[in-house]
Amino acid sequence: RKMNVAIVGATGAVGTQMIKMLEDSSLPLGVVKFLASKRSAGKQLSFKGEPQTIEELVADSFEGIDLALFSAGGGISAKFAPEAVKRGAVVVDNTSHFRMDPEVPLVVPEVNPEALREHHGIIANPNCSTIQMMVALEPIRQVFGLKRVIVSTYQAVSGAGNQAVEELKQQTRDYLAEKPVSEWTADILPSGGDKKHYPLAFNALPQIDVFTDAGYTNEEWKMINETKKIMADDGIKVSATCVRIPVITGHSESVYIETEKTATVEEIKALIAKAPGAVLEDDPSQQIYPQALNSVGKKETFVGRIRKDPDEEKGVHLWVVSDNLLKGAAWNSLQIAETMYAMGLFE
Ligand code: A2P
Ligand code: 11C
Repeated sequence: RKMNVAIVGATGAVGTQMIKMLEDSSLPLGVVKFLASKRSAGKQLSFKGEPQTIEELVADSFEGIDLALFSAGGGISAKFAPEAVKRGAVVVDNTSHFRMDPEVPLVVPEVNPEALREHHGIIANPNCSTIQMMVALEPIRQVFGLKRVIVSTYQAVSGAGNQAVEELKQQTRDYLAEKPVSEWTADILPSGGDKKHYPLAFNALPQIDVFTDAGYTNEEWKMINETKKIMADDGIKVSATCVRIPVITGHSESVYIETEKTATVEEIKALIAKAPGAVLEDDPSQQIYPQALNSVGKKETFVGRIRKDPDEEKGVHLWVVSDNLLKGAAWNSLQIAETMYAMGLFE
């Protein structure tokens, strides 16, 4: 049967990519609805070459909808995801709102697709920086075990939404026009929800989202807690430092791991080379390694710079890059829906 699909936040940085992923999807589509705020209602976007009018999101938008993809902020998901479920839709939620709820599966299809069977209407899409790290580490964990992860991220600004992208572009224009930094506008970054704002252009900000416990930001806690939930192992030691850099799209990560069993670099490269969703890009002799710019528009996670720690026998370093709006958000969400369809979970 045909599936009726709603995209909530269709005008946003992620929503726009969700539309593209849906255009390419193997799902048998019926009605497709684009939902956003009152500000966008009545405007048009295109779907498969045809104009499609954006509707204002209300609870009744979900009547007759089978699949609702949410990416309009945690508050919107909190309020409207239950309304969608009440009306019979399956929700794939891209916000952090439901991720740690024990009733809600948190899924990277390459890692834990079976968790989808336990859903009660809502499935959470993990944080972008977590997802790409899972794609790279799961194949290694399956063979060599995983004791510890220490990750530092170099995250693109599109993860913070379209307004943040515009803010970075304007600061860049101001820099090139030799306008003093004190006259640049910074209203959003590092976090729209925090009190102080700093310029990102030609800068690096060690704050993504707000600070919470123990000196860590919420983004760092997401990487720590979501890793344990997705891998279903609270015993893995995880620590993270999340940094925003002036890249538009493509998150990069320096990941240090300690495995249970000793692995050689060649063994790890061979695992990555055949891992689903991963692409090995690793040849120092030819200066081949993953780059954010090359990841844009691709669904895969790129892995390179694989090398042993000089002092720790079970320590390995990797450089992991992916399009944060695709595998980090829109593609992983749609891949969850396609996986559920293939598993017969939409019957
Ligand atoms: P709109 O464009 O109408 O404001 P981004 O992540 O790029 O900042 O995008 C946020 C998305 O969430 C946009 O599609 C935005 O729609 C949508 N959104 C924001 N507030 C609401 C709301 N109150 N109701 C529905 N959608 C909303
Ligand atoms: C960023 N990772 O790059 C964030 C965006 O929890 O879904 C995604 C926030 C989230 O800013």
